[in-house]
Amino acid sequence: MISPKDSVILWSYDASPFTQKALGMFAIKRLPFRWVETPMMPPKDDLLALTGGYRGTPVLQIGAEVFIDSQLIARELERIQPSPTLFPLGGGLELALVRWSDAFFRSALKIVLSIGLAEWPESFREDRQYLFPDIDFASVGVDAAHSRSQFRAHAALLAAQLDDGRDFLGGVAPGLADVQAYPFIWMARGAFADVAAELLSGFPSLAAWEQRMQALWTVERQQIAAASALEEARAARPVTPESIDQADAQGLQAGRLVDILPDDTRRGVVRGRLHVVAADRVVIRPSADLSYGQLVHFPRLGYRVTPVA
Ligand SMILES: N[C@@H](CCC(=O)N[C@@H](CS)C(=O)NCC(=O)O)C(=O)O
Repeated sequence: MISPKDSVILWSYDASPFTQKALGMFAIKRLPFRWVETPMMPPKDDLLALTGGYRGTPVLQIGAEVFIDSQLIARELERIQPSPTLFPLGGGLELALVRWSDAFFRSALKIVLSIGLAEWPESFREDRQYLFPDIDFASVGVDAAHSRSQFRAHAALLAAQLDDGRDFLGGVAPGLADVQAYPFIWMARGAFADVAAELLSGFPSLAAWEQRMQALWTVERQQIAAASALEEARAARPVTPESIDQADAQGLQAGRLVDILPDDTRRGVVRGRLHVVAADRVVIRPSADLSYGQLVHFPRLGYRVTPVA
């Protein structure tokens, strides 16, 4: 029998800092994996067939189970290989940092937009404006100084944590807290190197941590075709048992038809019937035409579940 470890497949593209989070998790766990490279923008038919309609990156596949968002990828990798842990601080705190991490990302994204938007191909610009409806690409340059101040303020928090001489944010070992932070320093160095050098100056403990994180970020992966990953999903059977939290805040019940979508960017809507309802996740069986009985797991944090009338 193939073990869950051997069957892990990451669907992603490397330019995304959120993909980098997933890569960092695999690196900390020294866990080899298989990888399907997805396009950066639609069409993404293979990924949509897998997820039932979610176009984002990263997504993890284990047989006929699909895990949306870096939050659930962290939990799943921890489940299949507990050591070395991603959660040296206990788990909840490191997972809660996802919202802080998103704010750090947005400060970096706005700097990218204020500097490089004019160079982007029009189709990519239009796609990204669609993805981020709350950011007005046309006026983001006007607010550039503020965005830079926000990015530097986030970096200063990291330095404050590291100034006591610890190697990683949680102490002696790297963990999910580091993974929530490093990709945006990486993004800044790659996308706006000169400005990043200024905004990250004066933080020696942060610079030393950055070197350690860079050294850590190596992964062992084998690229496979989307078609063979989908074939594997079709051939497998999902294993997660049905379960419903009787204290669910929305009173959701098994079998209910719902739409699920991220509450920050337009990464797609997935319609399906509820299979698991818990405080921290929901699992559905997508009802899209192309579905083949897979189970798709979504975090509750940052995702809106709407019953379909
Ligand atoms: N909260 C999600 C955020 C993922 C996310 O926003 N990914 C971006 C890439 S930077 C995305 O999917 N963009 C749309 C696309 O790639 O099609 C996570 O942590 O996985």
